[in-house]
Amino acid sequence: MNRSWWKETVVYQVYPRSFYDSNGDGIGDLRGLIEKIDYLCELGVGAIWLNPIYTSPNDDMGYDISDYRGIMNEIGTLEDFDELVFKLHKRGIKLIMDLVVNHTSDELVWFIESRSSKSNSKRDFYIWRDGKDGKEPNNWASFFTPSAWEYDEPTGQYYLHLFSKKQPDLNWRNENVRREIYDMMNWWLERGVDGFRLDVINLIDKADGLPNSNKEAGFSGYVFDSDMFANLPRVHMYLKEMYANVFEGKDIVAVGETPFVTTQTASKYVDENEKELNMIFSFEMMDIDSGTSGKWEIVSYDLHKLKEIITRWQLSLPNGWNSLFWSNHDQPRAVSRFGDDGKYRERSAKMLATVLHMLKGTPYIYQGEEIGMTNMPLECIQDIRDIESLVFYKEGISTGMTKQEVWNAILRKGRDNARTPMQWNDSDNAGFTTGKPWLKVNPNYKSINVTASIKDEDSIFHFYKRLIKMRKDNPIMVCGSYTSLLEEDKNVIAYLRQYDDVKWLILANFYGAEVTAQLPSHYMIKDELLSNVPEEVKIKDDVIYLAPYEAHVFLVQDEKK
Ligand code: TEU
Ligand code: CA
Repeated sequence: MNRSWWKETVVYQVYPRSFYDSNGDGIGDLRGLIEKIDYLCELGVGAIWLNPIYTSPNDDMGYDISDYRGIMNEIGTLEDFDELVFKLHKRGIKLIMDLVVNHTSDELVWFIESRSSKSNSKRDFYIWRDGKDGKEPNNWASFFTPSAWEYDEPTGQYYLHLFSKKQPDLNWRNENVRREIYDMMNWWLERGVDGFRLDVINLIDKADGLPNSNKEAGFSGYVFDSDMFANLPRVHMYLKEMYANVFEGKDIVAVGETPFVTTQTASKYVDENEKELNMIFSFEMMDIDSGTSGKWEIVSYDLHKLKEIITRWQLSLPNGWNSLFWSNHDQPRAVSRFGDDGKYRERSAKMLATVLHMLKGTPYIYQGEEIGMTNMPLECIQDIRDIESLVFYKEGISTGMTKQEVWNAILRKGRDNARTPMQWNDSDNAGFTTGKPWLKVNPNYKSINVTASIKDEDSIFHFYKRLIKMRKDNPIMVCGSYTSLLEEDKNVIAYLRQYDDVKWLILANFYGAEVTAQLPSHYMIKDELLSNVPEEVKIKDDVIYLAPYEAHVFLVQDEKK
């Protein structure tokens, strides 16, 4: 295994809008982030992934970029940015920029020109087609709207948008588009950034001829068919070209966000010999509680399935590398979704952290996860800021769901759950802002906040700190092999990491009831390296008793036969 900083490190995801507001306008900003570098150092992370900070009308919270070389007014200036890079680097923290190149904002000058006339030199930068029989060019649905096409008056054609209509898709088949993007990426690299998280990078090519999908239409009458726009062969060609033009020979990281990848389609993206990406975010685990109609259809799942997904991904990228995460800015809060955000909030958050950080790959911490922040008890639609939830609120009823079902789904899966302001202390607005926060603060900030978590030595924060420190001190966490254990057990996650002769056994009760598990009998426990409960571990005749959400990391040895 080749060692690289991005394999050794733990990445902390900063959603800048909600991290820390330095000037009281209710919106987190770069100066606020600069003020909190000490906090990141205290936690011990080696890199941050910064959600988009480019100029944007914020139709999709920065994922609609209207100037690739500018900073959003309310977030800061280029001078702030340079200072941030300088100060992060001084403290040994790398910066991974989020970059959106599948689409732009409709307010980016390229699109303004493109829509102005059919003969404009930027016309072909986007995907324009004539309508068919007074309707859209094809039956594709978008992520956020019924149809993926928007009719544009000035030239009488439709443009393609896989997300909102203010996010037109770039035409990657146009060489000039690609050249502009590589130039822009190099411009940021020259400013000192250490890598990119490339938004929906596996969607940049679309099916030849943009044919109708013949899969079943949704309630809207349009078809959401990822085969039409995800993982098409040309994506690999473009990524190799990007690598050669941007990444080759530089010690930076390329992380792809790749919805709809499977363990089969993923390995090519991250195979070191292919020279495309270094790691990807895959979403099989995030989709585990989603039904066939998508994320809003919430279904139950069993631990078996979750373990099967984990193990398959752990073993499927022989020349690649995994990104490990329980949450991000698009997902519910980890402890609310996979743990227990009530009685066992602390213990279950630590259990989840243990299970994730001990796996092979690079762990990502989403801001607030390290203090066990929870989903938001939203009260009404006026509290919602996220376009996806707003659209679903309107459209959801027409899918046959009741109003209550729609609301419940938003409470559980809405993206604003993760985007509420960071809870720094128990003062007004959790100390996030002195003004009115752009999105409401979770009312539980009085008890769940950074100050309290730092003060309590037994807190989730200190547990994360310990995990991060362990990773620095123990190459087994980075390089060790992975073997799944107790695959049939329905309550316990168990696996082994091994590096040279060192073996670590990870055991975690995933549920809120006491369980027993049969220890793999040929391993002898030599030492306990980490645990989320104060009590000694209970073992009798190779049976281990685990309290709700109890988790352990043991040093083990092969038993002498
Ligand atoms: O998300 C891409 C993506 O696949 C989303 O549809 C994701 O599945 C969804 O948000 C889950 O509800 C990226 C960004 O992370 C997201 O914030 C953007 O809205 C999206 O791309 C468009 O740029
Ligand atoms: Ca601000």
